[in-house]
Amino acid sequence: MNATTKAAITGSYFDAAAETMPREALAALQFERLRKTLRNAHDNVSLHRRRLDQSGVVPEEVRTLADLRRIPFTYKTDLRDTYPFGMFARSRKDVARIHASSGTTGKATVVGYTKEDIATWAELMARSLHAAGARAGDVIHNAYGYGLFTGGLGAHYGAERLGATVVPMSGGSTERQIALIMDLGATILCATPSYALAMAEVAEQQGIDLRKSQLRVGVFGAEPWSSAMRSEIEERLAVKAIDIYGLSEIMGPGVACECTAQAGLHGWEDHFLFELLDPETQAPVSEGDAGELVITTLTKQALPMLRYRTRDITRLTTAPCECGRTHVRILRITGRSDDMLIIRGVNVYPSQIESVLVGRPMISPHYQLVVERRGTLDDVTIEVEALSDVDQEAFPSISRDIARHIKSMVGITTDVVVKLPGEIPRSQGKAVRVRDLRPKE
Ligand code: DLL
Repeated sequence: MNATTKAAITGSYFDAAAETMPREALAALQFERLRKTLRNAHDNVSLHRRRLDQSGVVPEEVRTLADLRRIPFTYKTDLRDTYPFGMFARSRKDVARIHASSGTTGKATVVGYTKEDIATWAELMARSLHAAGARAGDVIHNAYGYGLFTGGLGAHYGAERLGATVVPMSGGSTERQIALIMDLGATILCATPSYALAMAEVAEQQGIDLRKSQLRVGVFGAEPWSSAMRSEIEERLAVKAIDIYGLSEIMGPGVACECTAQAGLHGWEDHFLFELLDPETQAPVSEGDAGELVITTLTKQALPMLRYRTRDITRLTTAPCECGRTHVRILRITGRSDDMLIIRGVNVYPSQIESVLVGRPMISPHYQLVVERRGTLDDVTIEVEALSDVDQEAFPSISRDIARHIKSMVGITTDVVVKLPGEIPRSQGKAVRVRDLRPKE
């Protein structure tokens, strides 16, 4: 049954055959699709052909996990080095859409999709939204940025495919967003978690209670967020906050998404092959241990990716989920290996500090970490913001209290600066959590 018929008959986007496939059958499907992907990459992308040939990998002979491990990795730098179209496996006339990363450092990375790739993406995004609890007939307010960022159009196409009514809002104009959420009866909110919180705050300042809106579910992703942040958002918006993951190099949003059990993000294994490796040794890590997520696309035409090193640090589990889906679960992304700070010998991700800050009394959930170099060591100052009803005289004791908690829960000594309400910049997309003042190498 094709996707359109399925939606028409059931009004739903739960693809039981694919999503509850026994793991052995899933593995067989993955290897069949992997061989096709390798053939596509080998025949159409010179970089992949060179590397596969050098490693002696013959696409048709890849049958086992041991064969998979002989396939060379692909890195973000490969996309930069072949900018703009060097890794495309289709000629430009067959590329229906381009997206790109912002490229704050160096060149942007450009990714491309055939018409069929866009249809697959819409299908997986619809599947993700369904898993999150959205249904045909929902009003989906989409505050992910539209444009070269994959968030806006990715969620948009998925929401349309699901059969929802989409409000294509993009980021910014926060007061208008809030008015439209209330007036149009939005039931699902798509946004970064930091922007969802910024919206809640503006609504409160305007005397609007978003808890009384019709919003039921939030589909939040594109940046790391802690479970403390999840509780805060669920409380302030009265929604079930669902985590969604993706990256432009692999597709965009919808590579993985939580179901309503909120117990890890189901990685859609009929379209992607997930590995978790030790970033240093590249050896596979045992289930439940932390490692770097490495993804191979299985159905992408225009931009097949082989063992892409995401730099995202997480854990995986293949234990059955209460929802019945059999696909692997990604247990919250702690952060990117590039964002890891080494503070006096202790490895720290910003999200670990967030876990301690969010929900503490007398401060808002907005924060920034300022990283500096003192001698040969890195040092972090945590900037937090007092709530508006807190007296400035209390700031020193708030600061001491937070520093004590950070020391005991994260293990690092930090300075904590308490700022006045509104002094920490608010996000409209991906939040800037770290101000890095270290000299550039
Ligand atoms: O952020 C795609 C996306 C849009 C995902 C909307 C979810 C919702 P990029 O801009 O290429 O694509 O950034 C990808 O963002 O490698 C992670 O480091 C981070 N990231 C994405 N989702 C999550 C998440 C989009 N749920 C990079 N938790 C990825 C933690 C996330 N980090």
